[in-house]
Amino acid sequence: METNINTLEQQFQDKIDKGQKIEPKDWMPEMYRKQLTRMMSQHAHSEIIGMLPEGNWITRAPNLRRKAILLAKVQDEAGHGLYLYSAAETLGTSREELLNQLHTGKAKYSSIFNYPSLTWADIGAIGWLVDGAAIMNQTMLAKGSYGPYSRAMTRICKEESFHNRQGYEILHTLAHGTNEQKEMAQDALNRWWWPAVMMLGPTEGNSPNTEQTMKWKIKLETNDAIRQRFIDRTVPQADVMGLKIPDDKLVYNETTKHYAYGEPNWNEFYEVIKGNGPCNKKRLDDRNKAHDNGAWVRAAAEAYASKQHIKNKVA
Ligand code: FAQ
Repeated sequence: METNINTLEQQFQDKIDKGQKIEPKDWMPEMYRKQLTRMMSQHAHSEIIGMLPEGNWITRAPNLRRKAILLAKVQDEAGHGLYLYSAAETLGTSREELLNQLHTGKAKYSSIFNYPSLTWADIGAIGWLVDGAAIMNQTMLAKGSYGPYSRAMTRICKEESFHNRQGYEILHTLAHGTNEQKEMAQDALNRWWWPAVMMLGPTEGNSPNTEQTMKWKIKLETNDAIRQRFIDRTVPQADVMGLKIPDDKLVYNETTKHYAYGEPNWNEFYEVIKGNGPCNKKRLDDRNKAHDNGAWVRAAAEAYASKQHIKNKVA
């Protein structure tokens, strides 16, 4: 007997409502597949584009210890990109196609990586604020309904926690250093704060994907709820470092137990995601160059894999 589409959709929704995971071979509505491919591929692209502003400082890290830590962090981001492309491929679009969408400028990646990393303190600010915001979002995504994505998130969040600490530690050290170092830390916070607040996505009412993705438990909370948690957690950390968050409207409300905060510059956010941020062009050029320069590695890996395949067949 043919099962009709409404019944399938109802069974699918029931499964999600019971908190069960959806796996690649399970039936799913085409729109669920599309939404997840969109989010997971944007996320994968963000991880590998996110290597660029930090990679910029590997050769200029202030000492060997800092350099080794930064190298490890940037390699982690590459690894995150790889898990996420693999997880996205389980939904039926090849990695080659997803990368092509990135390289031709068709796909989005996080707005945050279109800002420049001007000083060493920016490496601290990226770890503390960008990884800090990413963790808030990703611990929620780790509880999401799609098995491969939620499992990738669990692992990624562990590594992001280390990234967040290393960023905090860089800024903490600078904030307790010479006057010039303190100024550098404050300047990095001034430049990265608002982009980090906005990277969690537009506010309710301007977030067209939230309703559907929350119904399907791809997202479990709104962008605003995560933004609030990020701000509540981060402001006291700035206080400990003696740094000032560049928001005059930031006030702790004893009744709600949350910080009230000012209005981000959403025009700037939309300009950045349209491609008009300070570094959009450079990021895409650098990524395309890196991909082209890596062609021989992909060719060698393919040749090796096919040789192994023939060997295994003969044996
Ligand atoms: N940048 O309806 P919503 C990291 C787009 S990983 C660019 O609210 P949604 C680790 C959105 O795509 C950071 N575009 O969308 C790291 C949509 O356009 P579309 C990345 C943005 O999906 C640290 C439109 O606006 N994390 O940092 C942005 O429900 C350090 C309407 O928005 C992820 O990707 C933005 N910031 O919520 C790496 C996590 N925000 O696609 C290296 C997975 C929104 O309809 C160094 N993604 N847009 O054309 C998500 O959780 C969600 O996609 C949100 C947006 C929360 C980003």
